[in-house]
Amino acid sequence: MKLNVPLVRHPANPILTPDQMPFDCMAVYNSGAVWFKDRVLMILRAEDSRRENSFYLATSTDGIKFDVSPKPIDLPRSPLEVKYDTTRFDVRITPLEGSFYLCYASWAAGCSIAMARTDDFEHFEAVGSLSLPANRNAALFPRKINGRYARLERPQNQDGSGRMWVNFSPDLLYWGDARLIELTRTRWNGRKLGAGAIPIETDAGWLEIYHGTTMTASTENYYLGVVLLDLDDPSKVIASPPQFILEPREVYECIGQVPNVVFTAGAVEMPDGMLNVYYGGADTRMCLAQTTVKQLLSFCGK
Ligand code: BMA
Repeated sequence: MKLNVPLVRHPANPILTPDQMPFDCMAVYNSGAVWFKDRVLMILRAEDSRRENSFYLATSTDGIKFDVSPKPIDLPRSPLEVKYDTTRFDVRITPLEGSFYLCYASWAAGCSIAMARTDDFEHFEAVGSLSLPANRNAALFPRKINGRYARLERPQNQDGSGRMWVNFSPDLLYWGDARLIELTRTRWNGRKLGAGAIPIETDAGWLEIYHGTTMTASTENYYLGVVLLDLDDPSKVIASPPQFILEPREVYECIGQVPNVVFTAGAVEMPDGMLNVYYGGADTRMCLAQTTVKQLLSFCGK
């Protein structure tokens, strides 16, 4: 019997591979995605033959075939990031108050969350300071909630596990009032649970496509799940289905530099109503799976 899950892999997968990149590239994955100027815009996470991470822009009118810029984009670096020649990765892009905000992991003195702002994806300015380590997988909500900005985060425990929290800020600089989001924990998300795409606002609540991991005998496997959070207080879970919505199964998800990983940093609602979920396969290439907001809501019992 076929799995009863709402995400369908696109037949063109993988949609972006290292050998298609117009630069030295061993892996292209976990890219942020947003709708910008009648196109899907992605900020690619690419690794070169030194295994150094850079960000590159890619755009597409159909959401499947992308034009990739050959030049990396330059995000601002704080003095600490310059000092540690920090590596940055897993960017997520939030449209907010007429601008775009990027949240990404920045490995300086431990893994921190950094933020930047842009209006045009050509000029970027830093927003706030690095978070305390160890923290990563930040997804900024696309509007204020009860007068405060809100951000999903995944602080990391010493044993490598981690759970999803929501943190609040009056000004995007000072963060606090952190609250744990108590998702249903099952056999596929019991070790790590963290933000994936930017939360999608619906009448029934915030839909969040997230990642969950579990240890198997050989690898730590990464899955995608979906959760519905309260519109006024996103620490409150309205529905947390115990089933995953995507699992590492295809060769392009199971074989690569980190096997058995599906990991999203961006989903885009297309003009035809399709929800394009972009995800990395095995930390090596970019893939696409599709669903609709309606289907995800119905998976959440709404
Ligand atoms: C996580 C992140 C992701 C990566 C995943 C699997 O901790 O670093 O970028 O896809 O591990 O390696």
